[in-house]
Amino acid sequence: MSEINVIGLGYIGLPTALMLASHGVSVLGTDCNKEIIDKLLSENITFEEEGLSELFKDAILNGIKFSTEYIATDTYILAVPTPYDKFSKKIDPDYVINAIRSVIKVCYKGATIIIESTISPGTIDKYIRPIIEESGFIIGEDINLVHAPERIIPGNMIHELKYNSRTIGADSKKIGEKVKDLYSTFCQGEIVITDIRTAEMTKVVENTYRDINIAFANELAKICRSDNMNVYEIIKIANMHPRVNILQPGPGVGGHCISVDPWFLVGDYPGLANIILSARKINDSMPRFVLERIRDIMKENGINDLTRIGLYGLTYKENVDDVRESPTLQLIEAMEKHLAPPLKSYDPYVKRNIVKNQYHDFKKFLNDIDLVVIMVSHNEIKKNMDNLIGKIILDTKNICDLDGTYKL
Ligand code: SAJ
Repeated sequence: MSEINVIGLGYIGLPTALMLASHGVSVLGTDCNKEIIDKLLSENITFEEEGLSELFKDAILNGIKFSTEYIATDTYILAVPTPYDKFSKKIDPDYVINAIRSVIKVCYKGATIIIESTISPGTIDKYIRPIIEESGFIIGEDINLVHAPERIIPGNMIHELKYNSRTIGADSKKIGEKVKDLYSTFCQGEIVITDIRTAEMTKVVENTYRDINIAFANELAKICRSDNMNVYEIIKIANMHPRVNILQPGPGVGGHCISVDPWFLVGDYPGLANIILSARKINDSMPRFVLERIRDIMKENGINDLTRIGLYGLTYKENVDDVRESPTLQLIEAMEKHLAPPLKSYDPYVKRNIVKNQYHDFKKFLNDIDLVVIMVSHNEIKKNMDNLIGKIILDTKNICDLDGTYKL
């Protein structure tokens, strides 16, 4: 098989490149960030993920290469970020567009470009095809364009890369089959071939579905709090019904996927995407709801000093080191807007300094606070629950059984 150039070595691109390489595919990993490439060239992984180090070792043994320059290969996989514009709520396709432009500069006729980044439905038609055509290439003859959105969940990426089913959107069955062969080198899940627009929409729909379901759980938490009912007990019992499966309430929805992708639909279909918009608003309101809970608990316990509160967990979810759009950061930001002193925080997964008043010594963190707010259900936090005995605890993730623990 020919060489594959994986462009964008972040949370999706890196595991994908390593997985391909460790399954015997010749892989070149490209990233414009020199720091990332230098780290990988010195044989260090760039983020924490179960099984990633082992995969990296296999990929190195199999000769994976890294570069900051775009180099010509037969097939390109683009896994660059796709943020959304905070005002228009529409996709910001600049990273994808720039990556496509850079590929076009170096690629030969016959190349296949696979876009793995999540994009809103219609992005390929609207932005990508015109760029390729303007450069003189004929799509389908000179260049094959494919959308193969990733589906892996941080925290279980390596397992899901292998076993999840995948979608391949292509202009023709032939090219879809060719790309299916490539992913079949490591993917044991079913690989469905469809058209590009369907693949674009399906991916966004999957994440929107989850966002709406989390919003339902969060709304229930608010309703139950307002009338003194136990939301967890209610969800547990309701879920015993064979056709009910409610998700878990929490301090908010973070990460770069679920908190972003539904906005693509809101931005592109205003007036039609109504449940989707409400769900986004409910999930975005949760860090403020946690703040209200903190305020009530402080009042109940006669705590006046905000500096005696500590947020336990900074990442957007459990067992990852990714803090993008994390509810804890949203909460800290909301406090800053009220000109309050930054709350103390600690996360066993976050070694670098990302916020003011962040601790790296857990004992010191505990010594300096009276009220601890559990924000993330890291295994490490669950294991060390007894350390919290004697503190006032607000548990937003329902993982603490200690007597007197406050819940959402
Ligand atoms: N969360 C809750 N309650 C729940 C489940 C999640 O509050 O019951 C919160 C989490 O704490 C987190 C946020 O939602 O803050 C998102 O976490 P997640 O675990 O639901 O999802 P992500 O963002 O890590 O990954 C999602 C996945 N999509 C779906 O499950 C439909 C993953 O498969 C995608 O590949 C990924 O988005 C992506 O890259 O698009």
